[in-house]
Amino acid sequence: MHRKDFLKMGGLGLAAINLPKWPIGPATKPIVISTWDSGMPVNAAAWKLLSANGKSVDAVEAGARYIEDTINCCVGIGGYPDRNGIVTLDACIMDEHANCGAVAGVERIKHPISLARRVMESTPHVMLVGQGAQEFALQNGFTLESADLSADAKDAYKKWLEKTHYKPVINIEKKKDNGPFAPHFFDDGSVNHDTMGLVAMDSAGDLSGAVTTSGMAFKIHGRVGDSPIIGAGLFVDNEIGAATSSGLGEEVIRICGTHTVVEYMRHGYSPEDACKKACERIVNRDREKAKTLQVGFLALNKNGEYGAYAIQKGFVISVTSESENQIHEAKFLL
Ligand code: SD4
Repeated sequence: MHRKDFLKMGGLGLAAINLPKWPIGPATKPIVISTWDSGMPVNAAAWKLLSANGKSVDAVEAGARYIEDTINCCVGIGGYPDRNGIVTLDACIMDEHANCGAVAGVERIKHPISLARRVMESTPHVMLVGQGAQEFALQNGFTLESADLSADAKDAYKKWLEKTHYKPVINIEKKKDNGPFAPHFFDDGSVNHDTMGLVAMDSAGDLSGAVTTSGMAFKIHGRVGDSPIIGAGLFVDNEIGAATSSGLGEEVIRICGTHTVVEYMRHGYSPEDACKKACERIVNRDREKAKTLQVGFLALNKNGEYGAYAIQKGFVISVTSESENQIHEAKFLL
């Protein structure tokens, strides 16, 4: 079903009038789209390359590196630790040839996205994890960063230790009164955005994507979410489109989320409807459980059309192309 037909459906027509207008073409390239409002400077880093006819794979890596460099942000070595107080990072990258690379549970490496790219380009493998990923990094010229937590992470961890509850509920945006797209907080004050996913199409029309994350805050040591898993947190099919996700990774993995989104696009769904269908797959299995969690998808198709959808209100995406540079709020199911 295409977006227009979807909007015509009974009951949804009225709601649609108040929703932000999503560009449904004309095709635009180059373009970069990333998760969350924190994606705006990430897009700017990617845009430098895209606007100079750079390749999408270089652009998405540059975008991910930008946020990994932002200490005290919730992504990268400045991110929140696991329950043992250790920051473990996950990342993946995928290009237009279906080349892909990933690292998971890697410690003290500043740019896991570049490590993932190194796995992609100089090994016959797709994913390296933990100690092995770190060893591979050191053998390839990466250096070990301090194991100390960033100031924000230290505070949050201290607060968490007071209760040490393990509640894998993330990304239900509880906004403080400091602006419409201000960082989102749990009731206990912790920030719950720890992931950056971005997809891009370059001026040659080639698609790539990248994801980098410190994963769910205060997770069990060794836990890996959707973000570094090709087909879950990121999927690119250069004939069809690309998608990435944010939210509770376990739910995304269960439906091979971004692969599912791309497959819906293959079958004719618009990017927004494809993301919606994937969200429905999660909600329809267990509606009560879905009320307690957030998952959001964004997608870009081969025509340069994009869209997003989430389970709950609050998921936003950042979009940068020749014709726009702005944040859009995704529609949501519940
Ligand atoms: C995870 N999907 O580790 C990530 C978390 C996330 O914004 O997206 N946070 O499950």
